[in-house]
Amino acid sequence: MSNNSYQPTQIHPSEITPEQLYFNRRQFMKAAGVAVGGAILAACAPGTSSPVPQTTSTPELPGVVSKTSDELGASLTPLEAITHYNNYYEFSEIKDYVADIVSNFKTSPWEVEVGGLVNNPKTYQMEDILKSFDQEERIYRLRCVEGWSMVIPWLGFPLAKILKEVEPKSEARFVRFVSVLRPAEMPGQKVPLYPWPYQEGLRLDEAMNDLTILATGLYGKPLPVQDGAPIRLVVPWKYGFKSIKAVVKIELIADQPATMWSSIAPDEYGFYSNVNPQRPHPRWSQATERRIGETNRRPTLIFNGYSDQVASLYAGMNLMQDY
Ligand SMILES: Nc1nc2c(c(=O)[nH]1)N[C@H]1C(S)=C(S)[C@@H](COP(=O)(O)O)O[C@H]1N2
Ligand SMILES: [Mo]
Repeated sequence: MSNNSYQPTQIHPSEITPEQLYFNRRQFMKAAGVAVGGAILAACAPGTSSPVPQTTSTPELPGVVSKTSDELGASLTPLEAITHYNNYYEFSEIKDYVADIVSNFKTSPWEVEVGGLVNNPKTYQMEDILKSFDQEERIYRLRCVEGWSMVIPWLGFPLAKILKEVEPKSEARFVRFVSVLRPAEMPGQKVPLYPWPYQEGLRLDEAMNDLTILATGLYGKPLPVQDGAPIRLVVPWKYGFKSIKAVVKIELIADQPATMWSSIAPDEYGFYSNVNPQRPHPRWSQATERRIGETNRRPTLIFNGYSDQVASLYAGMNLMQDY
């Protein structure tokens, strides 16, 4: 990297160590009553247990999932792993530690501002989102660029529904998403290495695709904080970092937006970031992945296995260049 303080060659141990070591280390830390995580974790509470904090404002939800596998026959990842192995840099870079330090984060009240190049800009209260848009179950694979994956039963609704309600103007070609900025509640945001708030973007046709959802729950319950409560994007054919958590702003714009990871390391993280086993990350092969809970690696599928629904969005593009 040029004049940026971020150093791509510094691989954090959590990126290369199987999560089992972390779960073991968690048990050890709990037993010893110690906190780890280094200087950035100023707000940590030593020795606390880690319940799954949830929003309180969600109406009745089914509470159970209707299926136990995805459409390819892969088993759902256990709730314990989904809620204790998280990438959420606003809290910590240590995946199994995020759950321990989210309890001060307030998910209510919550507003989502939807605006930009639209005819009907609207600021939604979270309660109104839950009342206006029926929550449906979607079992999606989540493929992290670091080489692991999970199968998650989300609750949510197509992003297209909210976009249609605000009526994008004809000039709108991209959608920009912004996460909440609240350093007092999110200790990782005190780390100046990253250009907070977290931001992501999609092309408008990607955003309108039926696979793209705003998720408000998982396993039939409101979203745990560590998974992006009260509302996060899920784009299952792209690497996990596109699925931005704790969304407060959705903006329709004319030009391709900057995103957090592509602005930090453009040769590592492209705008599209479609799951592509052919195109290696400069530091990691993308050809295989390890499903959390399994030992052996499995081949990674182009578009994470969702080609039928999304390959046509990229007809005529060179996916090695437009990564
Ligand atoms: N705001 C925000 N959103 C985020 C991240 C983050 O650090 N901050 N991490 C991303 C990455 S790299 C991944 S793999 C997924 C992880 O989602 P999960 O913890 O619910 O499995 O969230 C994505 N969304
Ligand atoms: Mo990720």
